[in-house]
Amino acid sequence: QEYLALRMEVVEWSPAAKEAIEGKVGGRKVYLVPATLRPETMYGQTNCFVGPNIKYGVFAINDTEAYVCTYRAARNMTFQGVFPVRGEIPQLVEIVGSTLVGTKIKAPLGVIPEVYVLPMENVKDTKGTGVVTSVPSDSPDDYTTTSDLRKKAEFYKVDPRWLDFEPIPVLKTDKYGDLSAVAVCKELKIQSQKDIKQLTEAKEIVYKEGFYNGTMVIGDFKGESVQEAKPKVRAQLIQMGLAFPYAEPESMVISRSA
Ligand code: ZZB
Repeated sequence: QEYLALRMEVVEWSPAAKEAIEGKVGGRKVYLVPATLRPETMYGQTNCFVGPNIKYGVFAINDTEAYVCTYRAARNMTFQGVFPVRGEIPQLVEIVGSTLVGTKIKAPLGVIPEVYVLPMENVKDTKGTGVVTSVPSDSPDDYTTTSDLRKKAEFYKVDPRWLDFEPIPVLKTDKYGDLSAVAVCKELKIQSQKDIKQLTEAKEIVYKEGFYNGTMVIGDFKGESVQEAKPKVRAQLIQMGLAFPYAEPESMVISRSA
């Protein structure tokens, strides 16, 4: 599985994260690095998700920069030339997801240039980097979870100000308009992030419809088909130093889900 890992630079740590990393990262710039298969949707990022109970590491990529992801992802990265010494995993500090919530980070290409880290129950620590960038316009999981958080901000321990956004149109299809995740979640009557089965179905529908019948409504490739724009946005993000390729061995995916 060939993902793109996005470099979302920390602008301001949450108080808890600040305390946890104090004196541990040696003045490095730190980035959250969500893995995505949808680079063309990055314009519509509204926030980033971590699993509140997932353990993350901060890993040094050199003397000036470090990445936040799961240890499992760092182990994959070390065989993909991300760290200075192949096979070594330079962990600076471990940090639990809930601690990262409320941290403000940059969203590469985003209409909203700086977004917050929020909690999502459905983040898997066995996939990607364990960090997910959120695009409510085109991801049913993201649309549903941000709606849940807004309804029960106190329960989820989030500040409503971190959720002060609307889904941002990125691409349009004849069938679902320019906010396909919103349309499909309504059609399937999805109530919350606990509706796992319907969410899986919604994701499938939105993904296919967008990929085969979508046209970009924003960005440098506005008016082009999603199929054409996808590799171009991906290449642009890499070229601008805002992202890097991250691959997951297929055998690992199979053994994990078996
Ligand atoms: C931005 C984005 C925008 C995504 C979208 C999807 C969509 P797949 O096909 O199941 O592999 N993701 C990545 N890592 C995790 C994780 N550890 N736990 C939960 N979700 C994760 O799905 C890959 C997508 O799942 C990734 O692409 C990421 O969200 C999320 F408009 O990044 B995506 C219809 C989907 N739309």
